[in-house]
Amino acid sequence: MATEEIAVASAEGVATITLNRPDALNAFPPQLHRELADALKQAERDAAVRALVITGAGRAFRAGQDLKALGEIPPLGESMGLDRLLRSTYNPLILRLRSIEKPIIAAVNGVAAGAGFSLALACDLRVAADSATFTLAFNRIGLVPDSGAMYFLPQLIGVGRALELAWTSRSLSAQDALAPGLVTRVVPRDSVLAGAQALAAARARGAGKALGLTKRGMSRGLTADLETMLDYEADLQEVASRTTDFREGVAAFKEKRPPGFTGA
Ligand code: T3D
Repeated sequence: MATEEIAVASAEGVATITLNRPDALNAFPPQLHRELADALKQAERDAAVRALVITGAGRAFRAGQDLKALGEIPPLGESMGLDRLLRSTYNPLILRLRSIEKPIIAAVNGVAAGAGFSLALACDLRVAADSATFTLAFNRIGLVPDSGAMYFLPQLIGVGRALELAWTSRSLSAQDALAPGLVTRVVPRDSVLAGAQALAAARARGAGKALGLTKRGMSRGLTADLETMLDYEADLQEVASRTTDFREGVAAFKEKRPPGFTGA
């Protein structure tokens, strides 16, 4: 479902979701989570969509929570219900991104701050514009990193570097994000969306079920022991080996031709 503030366009098996509040650097008020969740749900269900790209309109990827829409800060000791808000909006969004068994690529076109950084981290891969920056921002305003940042960031760059980024809220350049593997690729600003879409389109031509099961398995591997994972891999392999794409992949190999995967 496309709306003015969450725009969706599809081509070559890739759904591109654009966060479209450029005047606020694509900062979100809470209700926009529902619209983004709807767009993701639709892309997940649509068999023609085999990969997703998420990007921002204008000069930012996303500046996190819309601080101007945060409402009155209550007197000390009273709750403003941020826990409930996170559990009902941000958390389901992050879990959905991780459970969609299709590649999701963030085209980080500019600054990714606060929950905008977290959103990029929850995607599978990040293609960043050379002008893009990443800042955790939360500690700077007296909050803690949320939306999965405390889960994904230590995994990607280690606890020490993650803590340093959190405590300083300093801005990390795209180039500096490349070396530790926080971003997959850094490209000129003008080609960041096309670059992410090309990467997504290449994945969309892949053996879709196997790609999705691989995402599921890798996520599981983050919290499982080796024995459990070996067993889980065997289960996933059984599922993959029953697909049309597996038959096509082996036939293409034997016939020395490129495979024509359908995602089935
Ligand atoms: O609700 C909850 O449960 C809490 C959850 C919180 C999750 C979070 O995301 S907390 C972290 C929130 N985000 C931030 O703290 C980042 C705030 N923004 C910035 O630090 C800077 O704007 C940037 C580093 C992102 C970019 O700096 P710069 O110099 O390039 O741009 P700017 O001039 O600061 O911003 C341009 C406009 O965007 C400006 O509007 P104006 O004054 O021209 O009308 C600015 O106010 C607006 N903007 C930027 N970030 C936000 C924002 N408006 C609302 N909310 C924002 N987060």
